[in-house]
Amino acid sequence: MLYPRVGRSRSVLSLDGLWTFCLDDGTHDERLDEDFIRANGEVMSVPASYNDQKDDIRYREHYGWAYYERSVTIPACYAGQRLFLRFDAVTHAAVVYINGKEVCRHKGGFLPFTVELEGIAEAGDSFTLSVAVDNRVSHSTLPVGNEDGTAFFGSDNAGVPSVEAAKRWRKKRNLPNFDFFNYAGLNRSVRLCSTPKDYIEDITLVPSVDGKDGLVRYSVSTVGEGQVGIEILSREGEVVARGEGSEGEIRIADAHLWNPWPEDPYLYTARVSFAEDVYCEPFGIRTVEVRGHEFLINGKPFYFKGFGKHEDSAIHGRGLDLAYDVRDMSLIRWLGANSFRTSHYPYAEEMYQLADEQGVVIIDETPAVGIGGSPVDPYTTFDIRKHHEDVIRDLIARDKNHPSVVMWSMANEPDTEHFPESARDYWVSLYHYTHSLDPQDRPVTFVCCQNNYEVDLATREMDVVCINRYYGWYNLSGDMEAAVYALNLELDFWQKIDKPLIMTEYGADTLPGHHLTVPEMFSEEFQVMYYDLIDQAFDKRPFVVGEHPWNFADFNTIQGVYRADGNRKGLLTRDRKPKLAAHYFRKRWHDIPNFGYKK
Ligand code: GCB
Repeated sequence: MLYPRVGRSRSVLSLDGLWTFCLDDGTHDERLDEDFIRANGEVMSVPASYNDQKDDIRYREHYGWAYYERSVTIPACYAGQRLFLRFDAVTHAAVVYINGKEVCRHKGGFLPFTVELEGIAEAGDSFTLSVAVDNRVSHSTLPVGNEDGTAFFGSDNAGVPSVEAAKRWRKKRNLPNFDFFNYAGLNRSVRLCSTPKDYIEDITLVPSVDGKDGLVRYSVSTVGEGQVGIEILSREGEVVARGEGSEGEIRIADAHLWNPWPEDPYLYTARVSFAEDVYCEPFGIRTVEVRGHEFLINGKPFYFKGFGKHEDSAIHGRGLDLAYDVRDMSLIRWLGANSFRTSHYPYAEEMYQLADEQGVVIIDETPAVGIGGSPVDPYTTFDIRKHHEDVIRDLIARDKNHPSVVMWSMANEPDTEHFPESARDYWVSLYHYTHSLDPQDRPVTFVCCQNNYEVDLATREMDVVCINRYYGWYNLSGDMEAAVYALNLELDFWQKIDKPLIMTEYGADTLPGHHLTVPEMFSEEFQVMYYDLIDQAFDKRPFVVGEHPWNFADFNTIQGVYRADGNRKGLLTRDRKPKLAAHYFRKRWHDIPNFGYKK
């Protein structure tokens, strides 16, 4: 899906700003009740999550539907154009209404969808745009939520004798099977877009390298009558190659490759024209390949230095915050990092654009976090397979041309231990499905939970073994000698599998400003010692091709006994101030080259 860009033939009108908003009282669900919204409506900022914009617990704890509304006028000068609305992310499900009439439904909170206005509204019209938004997570959503009765209720310390008794007094609530706050709402931008009636629908670019030249295989899908032309522009805007027709291959002589910073992340632009329509898509020429236990970018063995992140900031919640994104990119460079994982959902498109421009490598993850956590086999009982396929398809459709994206992560920490055969069948078939959809055929993986790795049959089938491990924190807590021993035992196991391995999470909650001479858990000194000892184990193993400490910054979570003001495993605080560990990694990573670190 093309990003909405203004151009000679296209316009984009932002519908961000102040909307009318109200929470459902549990009686309407997705049904729009204008009287109810009129009586209860108040102001809410878009894009942003609604949870932290008001000083009222109802917004934090809401369970179910909420409504956004605003009026829209389509400028008369858009006459004769194709018009559509684009929602970049509505979390987690949306029903869109125009003048009270349903025009679209969408499931999934982290990927864009559009509403064509043909036959609904035209240039010069004014209408009321309403969006009903559902924040519920369950066994049929991604991310996954626990269902009533499968977690917490009836547990030993609930203080009530049975699940039935608990259900009688406890109101329904979200029970996320994931460790980040379930922020919801119009989290990303809403826009009114126009294109000519005959238009470019999609562009797919597949780069490769032939000696000193770059090759770009392309295909353009269009609607209406016209001829496709394509020009490749250099960074300076000069035409360096051309093609004609809706698909083909273009040679770029003496090409500049896209490389992670501090090398040059060189971007070309494909200027595609079709009838009156013109669209400019930036792209890079680079290759990605797994060979033996190496991860190659442009044929050279790459070492991932970075972290899992979150889209998370004060007040905005999970809402788009471009200033934070720019700052985070600056901090990534300050730290000497070269990569991050979009844990645990696809991020806003603007973040990938920044990564392309600044040469930061992305492991692109779907929102499939929390598949498991119940006593039954999730693969045969959760209603997620079809939705998971849809999400992978839409993720690849959105992000396929980004040079920064070098691998797809189908999920974070699914259960692979309790139902190992079932897990293997699910993940191996989804792995083939993902490969079949990606025109660039990037490596595919999922990220494995701390488990009995000898029993797990799925993780070893992936192109890259990605493991989250908390030796010394959740297990062997504080005992770093035992932790390093156990980690090395596990690394011995993976060494025999002989695939590249990335430690996609490891970390320790740390309270900034808590200093000790003898490092114990939660102190800044412990966090540094923990990373230092574990990193030494990675340095001895050529097949370990990356280290992603958890997390880039502290982030908000559901309240609970394990979380004091959220998850505190950040190298940075939530407002991006460095802990000691940030200085530790800054020193370590500036000394580790992108390529050839493991000889
Ligand atoms: C994990 C999860 C991550 C959590 C982290 C933690 O394994 O993947 O979402 O935040 O552990 O800190 O517990």
